[in-house]
Amino acid sequence: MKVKMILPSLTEARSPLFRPIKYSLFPPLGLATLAAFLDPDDEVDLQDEHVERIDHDDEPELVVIQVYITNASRAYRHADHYRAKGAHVCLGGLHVTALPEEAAAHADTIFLGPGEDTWQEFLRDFRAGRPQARYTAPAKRSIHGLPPIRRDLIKRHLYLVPNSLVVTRGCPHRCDFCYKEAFFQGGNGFYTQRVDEALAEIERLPGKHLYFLDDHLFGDARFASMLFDGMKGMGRVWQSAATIQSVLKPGLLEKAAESGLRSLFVGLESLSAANLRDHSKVQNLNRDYRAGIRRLHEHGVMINASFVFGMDDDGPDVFERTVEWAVESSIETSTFHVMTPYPGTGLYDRIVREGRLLHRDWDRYDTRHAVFRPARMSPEELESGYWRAYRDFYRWRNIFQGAAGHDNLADGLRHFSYAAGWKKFEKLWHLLIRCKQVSLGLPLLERSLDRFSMRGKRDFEGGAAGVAPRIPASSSSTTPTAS
Ligand code: B12
Repeated sequence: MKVKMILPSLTEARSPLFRPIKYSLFPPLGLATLAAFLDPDDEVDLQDEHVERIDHDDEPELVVIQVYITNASRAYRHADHYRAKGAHVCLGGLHVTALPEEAAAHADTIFLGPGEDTWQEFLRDFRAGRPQARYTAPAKRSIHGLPPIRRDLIKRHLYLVPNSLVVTRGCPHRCDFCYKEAFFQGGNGFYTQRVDEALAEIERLPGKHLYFLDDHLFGDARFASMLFDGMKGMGRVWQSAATIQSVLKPGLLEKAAESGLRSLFVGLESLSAANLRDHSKVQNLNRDYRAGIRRLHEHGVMINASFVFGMDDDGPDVFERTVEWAVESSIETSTFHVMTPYPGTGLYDRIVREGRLLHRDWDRYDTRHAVFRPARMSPEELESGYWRAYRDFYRWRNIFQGAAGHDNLADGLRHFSYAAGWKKFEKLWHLLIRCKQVSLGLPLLERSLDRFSMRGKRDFEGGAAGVAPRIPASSSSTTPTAS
């Protein structure tokens, strides 16, 4: 059987003028995971439009397309093209799960939820000549005993981070803006691989650097602890995401750092307790953010802190306040987002109910556009504040100031080179992408992450980083990602 798998891209990622490096970071892991269920004699072509032009002249029997919100319109164009040619077109992924009726108009078969089980069922039906129009993931799901991901289909040289992996699915928490509730609806919303299988997957990956794309790698403490024990001595350097709550808890962070953790994405989201409460981000409430950041730095781990602007407690001063706080906290990199109500989430339902949704042009649901009316500023103020926050945080002056705030030179230098490397050389990244040489950047990335051996003994006194937002209490932890 001839199978074509496509990860379509949004327009920006195809621009000949400027392609942000973020689209050349990670290979299409979801599709490579599904490809593993095909027969060895199936002919598979996996194309990722973020890094290559899609060849439309071929004649596959089966076409598999992954749809996320901002690539949806493009995904439907590919789907329509191949349906017109007589191929059987399958659409799946987050956006299809959130809006099945919209996707069904462009597909022969749609898939709701994680694909590991439904895809196998579909393949059996398809080969038997009776494919159904819709498959929904069962309530009880597992990622134990999966066949190895078809990494041979990934064009490694086109990615800065070819060694991405996910060893868990979902997240134990329930923030109202997150895709998780819609995607994992009706079943378990957080589950893990078996530790030995995760370690075997790591062993199969060449080189040194790994990026775990899990929403919350520390989410199951027992699993994470065994994983980090198993990774100790493998000589890896790695990055991932976890909550501030899990960072503050003694034990796991120490093991993670020993096994090679060098940078962690943490969804701080907001400095306002009212905002966190509004969005059920209870795991961040009453957490001393600055103590968490200090703990990361003490263990040689950089932080990529994620902030969301436009929540109801945010006034026009939120941008400056947040940037100032982040710089003073010596946060190495920050990711800012305009709050975006994704269909299928509790946030979306609320914004629609309140009559605040401005449009449903999914192309602009990219966390850079205001697609709803904020409570305490105009949509225009929200968008311009967002861009200003990026500009201000990554000003040379602020990169210097943040780097100077570390209590040893090695960490300061690492901060400086890592932050400047990402944000001050974007044109150089673009050139490498154009020349299909982006993988040349990997040794640089590894070096800037792994300055650990240079770090002297710390004389950390515990109180250096100033006042943390003490956020009034509730319970547990979050869903940040690495986008
Ligand atoms: C890598 C990644 C990216 C890459 C995408 C390219 C790539 N190579 O995948 C990049 C960096 C480009 C990216 C960008 C964005 N991303 Co992103 N990203 C991710 C991330 C971290 C990992 C994806 C992944 O590999 N998952 C692991 C694999 C195994 O799962 P999967 O891809 O979902 O595939 C499974 C299923 O979806 C399903 N499936 C998928 N397709 C199909 C097709 C068929 C036929 C079938 C049967 C099944 C199926 O089966 C697969 C196996 O279970 C996720 C978070 C996460 N943990 O998933 C966010 C995530 C997907 N991103 C998200 C967002 C919001 C974005 C952005 C829109 C915004 C932003 N600021 O980051 C941008 C888009 C660009 C833009 N400016 O608009 C949201 C999506 C929300 C939504 N409702 O769509 C997520 C969930 C993060 C979050 N928690 O909010 N992202």
